[in-house]
Amino acid sequence: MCGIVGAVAERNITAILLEGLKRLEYRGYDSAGVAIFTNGGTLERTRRPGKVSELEQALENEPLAGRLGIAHTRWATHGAPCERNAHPHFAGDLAVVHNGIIENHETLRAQLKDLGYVFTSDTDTEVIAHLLEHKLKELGDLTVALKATVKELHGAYGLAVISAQQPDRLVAARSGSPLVIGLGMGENFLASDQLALRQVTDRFVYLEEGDIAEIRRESVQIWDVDGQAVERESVQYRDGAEAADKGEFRHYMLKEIHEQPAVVQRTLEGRLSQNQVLVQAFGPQAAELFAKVRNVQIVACGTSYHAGMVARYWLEELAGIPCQVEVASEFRYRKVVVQADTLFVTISQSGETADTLAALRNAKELGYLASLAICNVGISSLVRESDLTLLTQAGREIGVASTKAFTTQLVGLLLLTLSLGQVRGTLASGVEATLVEELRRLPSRLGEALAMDSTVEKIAELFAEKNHTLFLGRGAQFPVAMEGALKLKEISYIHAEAYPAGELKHGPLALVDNDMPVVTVAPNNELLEKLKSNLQEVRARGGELIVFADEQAGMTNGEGTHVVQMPHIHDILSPILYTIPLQLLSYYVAVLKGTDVDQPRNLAKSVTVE
Ligand code: HGA
Repeated sequence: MCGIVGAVAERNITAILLEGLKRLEYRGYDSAGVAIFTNGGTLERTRRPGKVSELEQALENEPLAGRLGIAHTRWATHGAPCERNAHPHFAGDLAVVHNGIIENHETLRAQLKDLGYVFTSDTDTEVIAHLLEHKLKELGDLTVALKATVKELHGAYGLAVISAQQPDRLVAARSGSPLVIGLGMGENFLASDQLALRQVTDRFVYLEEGDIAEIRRESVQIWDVDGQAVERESVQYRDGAEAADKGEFRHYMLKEIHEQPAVVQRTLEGRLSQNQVLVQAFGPQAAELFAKVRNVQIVACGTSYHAGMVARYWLEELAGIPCQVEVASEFRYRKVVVQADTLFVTISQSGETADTLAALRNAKELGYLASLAICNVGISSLVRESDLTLLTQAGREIGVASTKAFTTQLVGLLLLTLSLGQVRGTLASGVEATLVEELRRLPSRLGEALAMDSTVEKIAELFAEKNHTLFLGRGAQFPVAMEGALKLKEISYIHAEAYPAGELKHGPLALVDNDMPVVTVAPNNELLEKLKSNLQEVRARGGELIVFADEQAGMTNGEGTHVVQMPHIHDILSPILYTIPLQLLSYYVAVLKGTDVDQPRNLAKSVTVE
């Protein structure tokens, strides 16, 4: 999603802004721009649709140099991704960049037009620029004008503004879209994610909801939502900036797929005793709260939603706890009936997913027992606003299509299942010790699955010319099939749908012919025989089968049937293992199709808009 970078310094800041934008590229965007208060005393901007490299090229051809500036990568929500709609937006002598959505933009636009303001873009953001221009004329001071402006905005925003009239400062406002100030010596910075600023500082101040900030070279002042001046604590990062290079891998996605044994290992570290899960891993009050839990409600989006769906099978089967799972964008707008003693669980890689965050905020009003976030980013809104947290240790995920974040979420959810079962005494005897043992072996099992890389690469050739695919799974493998289909859609742009295998004959079987490959995950469990019958139904209609099957399942290659033998694994852990070949499959299909694997079209990494 959109990225913001800003700087006020005594040196030329153009390169700092560009480097910051590059560091945010992994979030996905469709245009980029920069506005600089130049050394010549004018406010200038350069914007380009497409990649930051195109903006960089434009700035090489016509350089802009100055000591105050803002920059942006835009993922369009209002108006096409073209130069005219790219940020920064100008109004009078102001430049504005914005992350988020202004919901009352139509009303404001009409009012501002009546006042004579002329619009040059289709974005909701431009209303902020003109409203601020209007307030500035009235009030004279940029910071005061920004405070008055945000009072009239409905929706979500992270804002950074500069003005040629008052070029001593950068002003910012946060509501529903994260912003962080980077502190330097005689210079200060702003960004939507601290990663953008790690090149220039390791000291940061996170803005809170409703905050307004005035950032000058030598000082930073912050006011809270009530307009009170506040001190926000600064945090310092000592660890070296997280590596953002692909190493030996061709794409970040492949690197991240191969990191899974290591990050799963890290996610387990410190969370297991000899034969139990350490419930305190979820926070000091976890044991006390878990003892009261009688239901679980999981809310998430996209890949994280699939992780939640797997968890439902685990929570009900192992811990005997009723569980509901819902996508956040539906949950947040629905009248929900809350059952007593329900734990509200959110899952998000970034912890800034707008819909999930909004669902959590709604849930707080609805009387849930407590909230728990399973999240990959410690300093995120979701973590800050939840009662309990389990941080997955996937490290920075750059590929837009999530891989290692998903498998570490699954590990976190299995730890949750075992913790709830343990505290409530609902686990069958011996189950926890067995699964703890299996979890310890999981990283090496994942390594075995990754060793099938070249086998899967060959299988991918079957898909290169296809336009449609079905993914089938039963039980907890159904969400795994959904995740496999999502990956294929996301990065290879092949239409893929997932079905519970038993549903095939209730409709989708009509689609099956020799142009429709059918991918299936087949662990060796009590559903195997039923699954085999479903596969016969496909073969009988000429459908080509690709089956990832347990080596003990007794399935072999045959005409139109390609079987990839998977290492045997405990059935409960099979969703984690079987995810790996499906990730590899979509990766290699995308490589064959020549798509932009790490930054697929139209998609963004951390979905900070609704
Ligand atoms: N609504 C603005 C900004 C979009 C955004 O924040 N995307 O992540 C626009 O469409 O330009």
